Amino acid sequence: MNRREFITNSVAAGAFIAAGGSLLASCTEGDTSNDVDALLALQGPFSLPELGFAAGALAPHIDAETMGIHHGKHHQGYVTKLNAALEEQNAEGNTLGGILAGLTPEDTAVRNNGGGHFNHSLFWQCLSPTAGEPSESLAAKLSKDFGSIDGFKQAFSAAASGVFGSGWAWLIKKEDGSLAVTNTPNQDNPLMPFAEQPGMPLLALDVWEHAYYLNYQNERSAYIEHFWSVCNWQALEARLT
Ligand code: MN3
Repeated sequence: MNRREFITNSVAAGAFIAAGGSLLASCTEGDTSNDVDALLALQGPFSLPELGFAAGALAPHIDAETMGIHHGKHHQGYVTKLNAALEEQNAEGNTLGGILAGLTPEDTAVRNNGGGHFNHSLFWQCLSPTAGEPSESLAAKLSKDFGSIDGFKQAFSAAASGVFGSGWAWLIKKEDGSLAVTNTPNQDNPLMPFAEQPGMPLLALDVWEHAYYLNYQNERSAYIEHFWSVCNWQALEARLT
């Protein structure tokens, strides 16, 4: 049995109630296991996940050098520092979902690096060199809360543009089941108990300068526009079923 099958078969179903977050429990109740559930069920010590495509595969939208540094240096740094912080707290066997759900704002090492590890792991899965267009059924689901696909893209892009300094844009499923876009500062995410707009992350966009500066310099809006050319709609749809 490989790791994914193990998670699918035995861990994901119960992991979130065990993790302690009522939001996590209610958001995943009745859901089949998806890639976000699988990330949250991972147990430490953590390791850098594969990108799933070559570093240059997203060019010209995201260049190879940016992807190589972002994945191999930045994300690896979050993983290394997260493992060190958890070891210090004797918490290195906890699940990623449990770690995020149990965070206090003052635990900055785990907040920054645990957030950094989850956020980037999801972000890579939100990118695809063969992005295509959203299916009709995905478009219908997004249109329910945003009016249309364009309405969704505009709202998400605005959330990304609206981050002051470093942070992330998110599509989330709220506790009432509706979809919303939001953003978070630094490496925070909507799973953290102190998030202004809590919810289950469905799509993530990194708007730290390290995500785009080599290619776009100060033009964050151009990077955000190009994100739509590499947005992994299929993976998003799988999270919504
Ligand atoms: Mn980053």
